[in-house]
Amino acid sequence: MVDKLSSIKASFEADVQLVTNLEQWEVLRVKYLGRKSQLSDAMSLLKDLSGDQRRDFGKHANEVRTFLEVVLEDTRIALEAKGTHANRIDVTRPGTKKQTGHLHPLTRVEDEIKQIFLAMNFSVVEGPEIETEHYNFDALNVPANHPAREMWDTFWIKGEQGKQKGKTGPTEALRYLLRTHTSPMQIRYMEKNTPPFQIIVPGRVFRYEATDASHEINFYQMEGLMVGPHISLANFKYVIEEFFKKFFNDPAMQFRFRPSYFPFVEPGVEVDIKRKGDSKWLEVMGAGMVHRNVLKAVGYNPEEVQGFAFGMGTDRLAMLKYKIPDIRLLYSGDLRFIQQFKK
Ligand code: YSA
Repeated sequence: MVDKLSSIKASFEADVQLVTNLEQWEVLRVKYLGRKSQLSDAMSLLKDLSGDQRRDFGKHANEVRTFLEVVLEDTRIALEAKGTHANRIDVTRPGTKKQTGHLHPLTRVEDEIKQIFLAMNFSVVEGPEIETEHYNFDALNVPANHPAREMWDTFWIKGEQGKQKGKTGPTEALRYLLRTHTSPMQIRYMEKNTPPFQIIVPGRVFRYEATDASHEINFYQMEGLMVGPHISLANFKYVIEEFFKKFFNDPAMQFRFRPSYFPFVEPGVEVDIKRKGDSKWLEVMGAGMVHRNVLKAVGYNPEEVQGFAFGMGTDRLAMLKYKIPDIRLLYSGDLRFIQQFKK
């Protein structure tokens, strides 16, 4: 019986040398490990053997079986590796396209806006999304209980975070909120810099509002601020007309400047545009000449320097430019929508 096992092993060792491809390997596997193999036959005789004989023969038969399995597996791996180069790549097959990432439409629009202002020598600065009541409202000439606060439905952060020495008055409670606009950065920037300068401030803002096709509770704005001696509304008009004509690639665009109210500007204006093919005027931004109270609060002399400021909704501009019917699509994470903006 033991001789029988040795002869199976010897004949396998000879046969395995002759295998050159996976088809032959499969034939060899069936021959030596299949149900009708000699090894299988030999194992079936086990039951006729007595105790000790059965144990010795069983042990030996298992060793042979393990040997066959290990050699067969090594042989298969070697054959496959060889095949990778020889016959497994079909170079005539069309390739599979790799999925690549791309910019979100809002990032793209923000970049387009920045490029136009950078070309007009503006600098890009950013500010915190969590703001104090002081920067978001008070320093912008919107004190507590001022009715204008209702223009910005606010997400307040619970509790008082201490006391602050107000620039505009005595020590006051320091309350935090999610900034409702990018305008607080006007104050932060003016406190630390001396005119003349011109900046834009891209950023995410938050409003405690009901959402619909044109309103989100979190959206993006682009603030602008230019301060220096003799800056006037005429400068604002030129800069903003240049910007919109470039952004919409429409040199013949029409503009309308309507009087409006924001506590931090005087006079305040709302800008409307009419593009080639538009039938209606579209409101695109709030703006104005920086209020003298705001200039004074940051330590500037309003007799020496003046400035204009503006704030526009980046989402709304993206919607106009790319004909996006619902602002919520921008935040849906729906790839069918987002992938349309692949360049
Ligand atoms: C005005 C004068 C300045 O000198 C400087 C800035 C400003 C703008 C002011 N800070 C402001 O926030 N005005 S606003 O409340 O009218 O918002 C500006 C723009 O944000 C709007 O014209 C609109 O395009 C966009 N917006 C407002 N609420 C929105 C929104 N976009 C999406 N969802 C909302 N819920």
